[in-house]
Amino acid sequence: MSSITILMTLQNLAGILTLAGATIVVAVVIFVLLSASEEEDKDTAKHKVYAVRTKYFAILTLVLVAGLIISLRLVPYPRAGSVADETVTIVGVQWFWRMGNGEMTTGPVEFVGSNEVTVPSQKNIKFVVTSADVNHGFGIYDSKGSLLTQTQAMPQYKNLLYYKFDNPGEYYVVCMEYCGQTHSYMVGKIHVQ
Ligand SMILES: [Cu+2]
Repeated sequence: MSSITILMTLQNLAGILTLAGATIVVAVVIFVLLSASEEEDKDTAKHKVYAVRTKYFAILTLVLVAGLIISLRLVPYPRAGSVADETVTIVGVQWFWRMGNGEMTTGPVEFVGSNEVTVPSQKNIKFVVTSADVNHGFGIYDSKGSLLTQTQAMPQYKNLLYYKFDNPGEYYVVCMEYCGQTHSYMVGKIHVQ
């Protein structure tokens, strides 16, 4: 896989589009201001900018609504409430993950788990997510660094997260909520077979 493909994750694409959009706005405003002849007073120039702004707003609205309709189909949340093929327990601890197949039968503090867990692909996985101490963020990333799904890991709460891995491979669990000194080392692994 080329490095270009790896770099073009969805997040990078969103960032580039935002930057491009902002650059277009700045360029259009500069162009309109420069194209206004010197005799024109500031009011005329201002009206020209406003006219362009209205058109830009209409186009932007269309693009955003189209993007929303297209991307909403990719949101994993409609799977919530569906029947789970497998259950995985996730406990966030400062500063690692305790993960294990099956439903937790102990409290989160007593729960014995591993920093790695194995699940099947093409199955509806129910993650039961909680914490043994403070708030953590349970985020699943693919090997290209794209965020696939996430939920909060909160003490005294069990948050349910349903996800179906389309392809086998290595996936990474990263803490998405700053939780102390070595938060950034709080990385786990999901092997999808
Ligand atoms: Cu954390």
